[in-house]
Parts: sequence; structure tokens; C-alpha cells
Amino acid sequence: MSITPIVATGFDEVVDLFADGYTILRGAADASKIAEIEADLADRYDATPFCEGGFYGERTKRFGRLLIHSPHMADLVLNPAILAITEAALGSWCDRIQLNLAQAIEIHPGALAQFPHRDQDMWAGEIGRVEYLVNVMWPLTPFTRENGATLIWPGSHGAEALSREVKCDPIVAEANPGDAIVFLGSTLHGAGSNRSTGVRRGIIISYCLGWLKPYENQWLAYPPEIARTFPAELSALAGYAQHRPNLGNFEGQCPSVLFRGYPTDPLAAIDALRPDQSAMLSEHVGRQRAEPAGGEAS
Ligand SMILES: O=C(O)CCC(=O)C(=O)O
Repeated sequence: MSITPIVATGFDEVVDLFADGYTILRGAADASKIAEIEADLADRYDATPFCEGGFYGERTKRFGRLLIHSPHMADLVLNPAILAITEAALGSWCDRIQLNLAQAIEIHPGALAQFPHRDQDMWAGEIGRVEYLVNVMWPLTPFTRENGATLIWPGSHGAEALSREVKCDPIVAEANPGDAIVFLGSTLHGAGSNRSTGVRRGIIISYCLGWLKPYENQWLAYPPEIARTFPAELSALAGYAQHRPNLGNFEGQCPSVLFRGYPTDPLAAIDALRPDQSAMLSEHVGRQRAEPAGGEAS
């Protein structure tokens, strides 16, 4: 395994994540809160049509924008243990992480096993040395071998993603509401087939490098009038923060400026730079200021 996160964490889960490509955090959230989320989403599950196409699954329902469907979702997205693991896992490659997706999934009896895939393949970046994403599957109903628990191929991550050969059998991520099934964007995985008589419900929350295009368009899912009601950490995850230098700005400023309404007057563009860039810039500016008027920068 060639990838080692640079950030020192002390979290065994991060070690497991990079050793095996996945880890399961038992009891990461309060099961009663998960039950409240399931209740909040119930009507939406009922109203949502089945997906079309073999990847999404024709016996599967999915819907996004989960932060608007349950007030308890914010706590799940901001789960401190998950954020710590994710920041440790991805922090070597970005200045800040962002929310990639918050999607509810309901797999009905008769659903076929999903095509095994790696979520990182949605981005055409270098494979094998960079991790782009951390996925967290939160079961709303128990996940069992019979009802289609997520299948995960241990050790299929990192440089192994360059190999076309699958070297082992998948593990069945059996888990209960409150548990968090965490895996890397480079880890081969997919939903299992549902051979039971009940539905398998879960929520997938993923986080990616802050400079990538997220899978779910966060600014459309949560426009400023909605995102302004979020806690600051959550709105930043949902795209209302710049990724230094200056990425995702609005008129040269942090997009959270829109929480005060669309500005009627022109705004000043304000540098949002990393410390190393600020240092280089200070030197560049300082040198010119120190020169006699009319002098040329070298
Ligand atoms: O539902 C699952 O267990 C996995 C879902 C998944 O990997 C996907 O939809 O991309």
C-alpha cells in the first residue's frame, strides 16, 4: 500500500482505513437519532420513483439533498469522529474537505448486486497515489448478507486500483443503525443483492478534496437562502467557503457573502491565499515597495 496520510492522527480507524481500504465504526451515532432521520425521510422514500439504469439499480430508490429533508442530518454530516478521520485521510491533498454527496438509498427485495466500482473513477485524476474521497454509509435498517449489505473488497484501494485483477472476495459490511461503514474513494465496493423480503435503507454521506467538482451540486442543492441557516462548519462543507487560493469565490470574495443577500454594489476582490503563497506574495510586493519609485521588479 503506497499511500500514507501525512497528517498524524492517532486514530486507529485511519490506520485501518489505509491498511484495508475500509473500517466500520460501531455505534458512531446514537441509534435513536438515526431512527428519527429514517422517520423524517419515510414520506420521501415512499414518493420517490425507482431509479433507471443498471448502475443506480431498477429495484432501488435514491434521493439527495438530505440536509433539507431532516433537521438531524446536520449532526450526521458533522459527526466529529467521521470528520476527524476524513480530514486525516484527505488532508494531505487539499486545504479543506467538502461535502460530495448526501444521498438516501433504499434497496428493494429482488434488487441485483450493484456493479462493483470505485467512486474515485468519477474524476479523471491520477490513480494510485492520491485519495480523493471518503465515503460513509450509515445504515437506517440493519444491513445483512440477505438484504444487500454493502460489499467491500479489502485491500483493493490505493495502488491496487491500478490493477484490473480483483485479488480477494468481498467482505459483507453487516452493520446496524448507528454504525458507520467508512471506505476510501479508491476502494472497490457495491451494494449487495437483496434476497430478503424487506427493504434495505441507508444514507451515504461522502466528503471529497475541496478543489474537486462534487458529485452532488452543492450550491444548487443548498442555495444561499438555505445554506445561511446551517451552522458555519456545515455551510463551509456545502461549498460556502473558498478553497485557497481563491477557488469557489463569488465576485472575489467568500461565497458566504451571499448569506447577506445578493450585493447591489460592486465588491472588492480579496486575496484568499495559502500561507506559503502569502509569504511569496509579501516578498514580491515588499521588494517592489522597497525600490525607488519607478524601479523595475527583477
Ligand atoms: O448501497 C450501497 O451499499 C452502496 C452504494 C454505492 O456504492 C453507490 O451507489 O455508488
